[in-house]
Amino acid sequence: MHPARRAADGLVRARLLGRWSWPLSFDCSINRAAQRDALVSHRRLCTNRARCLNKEYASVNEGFFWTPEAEIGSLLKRHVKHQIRRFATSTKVNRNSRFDSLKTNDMEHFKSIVGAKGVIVDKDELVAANTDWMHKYQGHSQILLRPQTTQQVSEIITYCNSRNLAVVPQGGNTGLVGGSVPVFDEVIVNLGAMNKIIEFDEVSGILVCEAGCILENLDNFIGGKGFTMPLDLGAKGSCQIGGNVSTNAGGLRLLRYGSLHGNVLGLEVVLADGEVVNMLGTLVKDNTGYDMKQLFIGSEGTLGVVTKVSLLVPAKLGSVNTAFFACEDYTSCQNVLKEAKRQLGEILSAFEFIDRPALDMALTHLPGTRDPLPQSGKNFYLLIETTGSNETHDKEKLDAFLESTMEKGFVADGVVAQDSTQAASFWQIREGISEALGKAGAVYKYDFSLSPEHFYKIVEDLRDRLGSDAVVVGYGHLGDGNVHLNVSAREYKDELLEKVEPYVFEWVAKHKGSVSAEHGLGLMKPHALHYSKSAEAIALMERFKALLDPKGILNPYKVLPGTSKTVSTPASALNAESAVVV
Ligand code: FAD
Ligand code: 2HG
Ligand code: ZN
Repeated sequence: MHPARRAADGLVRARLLGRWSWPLSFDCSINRAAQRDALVSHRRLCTNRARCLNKEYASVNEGFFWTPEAEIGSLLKRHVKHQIRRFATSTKVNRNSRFDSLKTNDMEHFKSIVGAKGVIVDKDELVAANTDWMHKYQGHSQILLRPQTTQQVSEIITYCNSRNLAVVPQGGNTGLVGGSVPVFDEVIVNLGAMNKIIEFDEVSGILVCEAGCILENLDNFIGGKGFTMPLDLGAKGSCQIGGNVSTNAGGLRLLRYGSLHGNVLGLEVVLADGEVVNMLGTLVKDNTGYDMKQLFIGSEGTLGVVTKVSLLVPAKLGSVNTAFFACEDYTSCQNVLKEAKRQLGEILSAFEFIDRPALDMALTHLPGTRDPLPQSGKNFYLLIETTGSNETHDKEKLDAFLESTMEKGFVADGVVAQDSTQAASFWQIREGISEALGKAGAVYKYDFSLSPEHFYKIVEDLRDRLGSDAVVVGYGHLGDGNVHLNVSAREYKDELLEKVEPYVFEWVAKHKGSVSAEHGLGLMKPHALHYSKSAEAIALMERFKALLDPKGILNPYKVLPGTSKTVSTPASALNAESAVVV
């Protein structure tokens, strides 16, 4: 090895040795079970906050969720910010005049289906259910229904279809594209009361449950039996499995366990005319005819209401390691990924990317966070996790991986979590970036699939284009080629948005990427669908929609471009018949 490289290596090694007093030939497996538990409870903290923000009005007025007083002030500020946002718009959606409005008789009928307790008309609860997690989209629904059975969902939808009342299926309301909230006065059908686990087979690892089960609760339940959910995301304490399926959520472990298109074995779905379709298979292999459930996975509530889910879940393994690396440049990050795939292979469970501005956002806005590598001052960071069943084997692999990536100069600085608290602190940074950006001000979110070569190029290009107008941050699931490009600014402004869109969508299309890797299209991106799908494919989607929902009552104005158009409209020109999308 070149002496200079060896000297540099020595430095990196010293850092790795010194950071947590954990020698390179460390025992990678120290207290892995505790580490996993702490990770889970850390995420619960994060997502309790997410839930808290979702219900901010309820929490302020009812004490439904505990909210520290200091936080109430900032929550109210967020509300004010939301009001401001409505003056900076780019897309106008007109209310579909075919839909009828809610009448007193309708309320009475809904009560006869779900009982008085299942019909929510309380103003504060409605504000929370009408407002999305980012406080960017707000509907005006006058009613929220909480069915407890599939039969009740079916009766609600049958009735809405006959009355031409539009419906928004809602889970944990953590979606990031405005899909989970009404645009106008749609009836909100929240699945949260359908939260029963129906069966779990401890030999096959097949779980059957109702759609309203919270992801983290499912993970805790099967965790006690030696299994884990195949998906994990920052919103796990609030999001529901029905919402996850309907968005085809990706998350932090897709690299390891694959997408829900593979893990979902069956679904029960209520169609727009109220018919209940039982596709709730529990077989890993089943090639009998068309696999109809796939159509509903990722359809964002526009084709049917998911009421039950059957899933194949993997075993929970005890040996977990978490490392945080700094790299000199983006090319080095790609090289580390190449090596990780080759050397860590089947134990690699997360490969997450954070650029310097994203790290700074987290460190500035998330109380209790600290830079895991304060001396490094680099612009690129990686959070890498391995999960395996054999501590000695995993340790050997990780040692070899660390040595070779340092020797080759791909890793400039790094630290391996010594215990559960350190691992949790790394994850807190990665999972908290969305929240930090929300605290920083206005944020335009993009969620692209791009080749590793182009993954970061778009961030750099947009940064050059915007100059000092905004802070452009890049982070995401590098292992899956999914970059979260976020543009943070003091306030929402048409001029800024015009510099960002359609530039970024055209950029992605030119480089054969997708304008939505995992968050979906919702209300934010129907107009951008054509950048990623051919005209024929969109026409086929429209035919499926017309076949399954001829009156278009299920989640109107979302996903398909038919009902929205891009225009510049001042909020003052809007009324109950039109809404704006930022
Ligand atoms: P909601 O937000 O309530 O709804 C989402 C969409 O699904 C809507 O269109 C709604 O109409 C529809 N829907 C919900 N339930 C049903 C149902 N039962 N039947 C039919 N349609 C339904 N997403 C990722 O993919 N990866 C991530 O890593 C990730 N991290 C996140 C981190 C944070 C902090 C937050 C706030 C969000 C994150 N998300 C992520 C986005 C979001 O959490 C996911 O999209 C999640 O799957 C939404 O689930 P939900 O229950 O909250 O659904
Ligand atoms: C994540 O990976 C989520 O953290 C959210 O998908 C990304 O807020 C975002 O842009
Ligand atoms: Zn993500």
